[in-house]
Amino acid sequence: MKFYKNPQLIFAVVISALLSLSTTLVSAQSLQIKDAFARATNPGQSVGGGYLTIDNPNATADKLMSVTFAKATSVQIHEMKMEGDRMIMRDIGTLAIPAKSKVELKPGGYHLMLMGLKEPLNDGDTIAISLQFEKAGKVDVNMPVKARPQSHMH
Ligand SMILES: [Cu+2]
Repeated sequence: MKFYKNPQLIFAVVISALLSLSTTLVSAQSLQIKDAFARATNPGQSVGGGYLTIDNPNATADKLMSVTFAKATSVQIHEMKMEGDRMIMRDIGTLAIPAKSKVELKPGGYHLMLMGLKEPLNDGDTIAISLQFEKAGKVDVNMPVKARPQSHMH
């Protein structure tokens, strides 16, 4: 029972347990990126669309601040929505990622606009893009390039 005669030691053990717990919480402050893909471009097309789902399991909100892709001059964060009877697309600058929620970037909604592509995006390729978040920092994502779903036009 020598241990209990030393309250300072017990205190130190509790503190170190708390410290290791808080370290675990900090490293859990990360986001999960799922279902990432980019659309294959048509010949002559210099703008491409990128899509992914950002899952934030944390109790704090985050924000997508910017996106970079080495083979594009810039990447914008776009929102597509109906305004009256027409579909409009605009650059929203940054994208809020609320706590404990999922934000989907998908065709017809939010998406990444890869501007000024230096080379075409071909079906089967994988492109590497970097997302910069306010809290989670830089997150690298590999995006498979997929052809547009078959339409009925021949
Ligand atoms: Cu767009």
